[in-house]
Amino acid sequence: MAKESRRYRPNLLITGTPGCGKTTTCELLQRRLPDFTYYNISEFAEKHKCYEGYDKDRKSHIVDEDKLLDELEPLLHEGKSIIDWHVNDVFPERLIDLVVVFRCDNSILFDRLHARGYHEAKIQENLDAEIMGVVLQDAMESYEQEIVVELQSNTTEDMDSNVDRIVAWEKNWVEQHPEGVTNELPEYLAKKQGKKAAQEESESDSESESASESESEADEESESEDKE
Ligand code: DAT
Repeated sequence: MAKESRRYRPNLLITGTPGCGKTTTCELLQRRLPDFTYYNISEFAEKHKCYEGYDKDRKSHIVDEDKLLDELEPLLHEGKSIIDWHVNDVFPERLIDLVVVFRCDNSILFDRLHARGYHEAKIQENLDAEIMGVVLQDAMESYEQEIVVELQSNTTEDMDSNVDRIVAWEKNWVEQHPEGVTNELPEYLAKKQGKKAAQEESESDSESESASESESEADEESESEDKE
C-alpha cells in the first residue's frame, strides 16, 4: 500500500482585496519563517503559463485555475508554503491550514490603489469588493471558520503585529500536530464535500424545475395568445 502523504509544517494562505498588504506582509513573514516557500500566485501563474485568456477591460490575464492547481498542488504537499493571492476559494481545503484575510479602510485602500496607477473603474471595483467583504465571505464559504482569521492592515504597526501573530500561530500549529496532517482527503472533509455537492445538485435541480415551469407558463401564455 502506498505510504500516506503528510505535511509537518502548515500551508498559510494570505488573501485580501488587492492593496490590502498581502505581498508586503508576506515578505516580512518570510524573513521570520525562512524555510517557508513564498508563492505569489500572479507570478507563479505567469511563470508556469497558467493562463486561459486575456481580459481586455481589466488588462489582465485570466488564470487557468485547473492548470495552476496541477502545478501547485504537489508543492503544497511539502507544507511550509506561504500562498499570496486575492482569490482564495480555488485551493483545496485539505491542503490549507490557515487563511488570513487582510482588511483595509477604504480611504487608505483608495490611496494605495491610486498610487499603484490603477484606473478609476478598477479602483472602484476593488473598493466595492472591500466594503462588501467579498474575499472574507469567499474564505468563510470555502474553509472551516476556525482556520479563517480576519486582520486589519491599515498601518505599519498593524503589519508588524500581523506578522507576529502568524509566526506565533505557526509555532503553535507545529506543537499541536507532532504527527503532521494528511495531504489526502480526511473523512470529515469528504463528508462535508459530499453534503455540499448534494445540496448544490438539489439547488440546481429546483432552479431548472422552476425554469422549466416558467417555460411552460410562457408556452401556455403564447398558446393563449395564439388562440386570441
Ligand atoms: P497586496 O499584495 O494586497 O496587493 P501590497 O502588499 O502590495 O498589497 O500593498 C500595497 C501598498 O500598500 C504597498 O505600497 C505597501 C502598502 N501597505 C500595505 N499594507 C500596509 C500597512 N499595513 N501599513 C502601511 N502600508 C501598507
